[in-house]
Amino acid sequence: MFELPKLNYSYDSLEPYIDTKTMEVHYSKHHKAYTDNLNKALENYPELQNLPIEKLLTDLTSLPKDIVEAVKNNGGGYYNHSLFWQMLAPKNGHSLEKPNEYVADMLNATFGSFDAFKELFTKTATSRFGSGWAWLVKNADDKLEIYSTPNQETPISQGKTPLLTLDVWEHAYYLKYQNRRAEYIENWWNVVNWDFAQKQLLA
Ligand code: MN3
Repeated sequence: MFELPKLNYSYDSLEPYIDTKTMEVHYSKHHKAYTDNLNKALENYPELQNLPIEKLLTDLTSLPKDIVEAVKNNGGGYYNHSLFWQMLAPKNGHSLEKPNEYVADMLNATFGSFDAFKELFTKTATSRFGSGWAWLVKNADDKLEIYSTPNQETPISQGKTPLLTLDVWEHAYYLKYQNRRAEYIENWWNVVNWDFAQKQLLA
């Protein structure tokens, strides 16, 4: 059975960029619901209940047909949020304003500069139509790539390794920012955990 992973910081520690109430509802209600619904989907398949979530999501087509959609949606929601929390860090804690050297070198080599990377990522997140996620990933050819996925679709189902992600579902920002997604994205850059991106890149 899957369990809601522990948060490494308190709900209020990403203020004022991500507000306390949004963090509380996002984690304890939304992420919890994905976790519960994933477990429910696997109820009749005990042989799948102890597999790593990565295994379920990289191999969706091998799942029993009646639970593919539920695992894609709720397993994706479970996994994406588990990553998202780790990719955030309090600004006065260990969040870095700029990526570590190794990540920075790869970003420069791929996108030309950190600012060009930031601009493209921001544009990708802003223009995601409806609910979904923006991603910086390492693809199967070891190249960096920026793109977005709809709903709870996740790059690991497409053979890609996530380095950085941003939740642009309205539930991630609506309480504080209402329709101002661009402002939420701009503020989010202050609480990015670049250490985690580096760890993913080197893994
Ligand atoms: Mn969310």
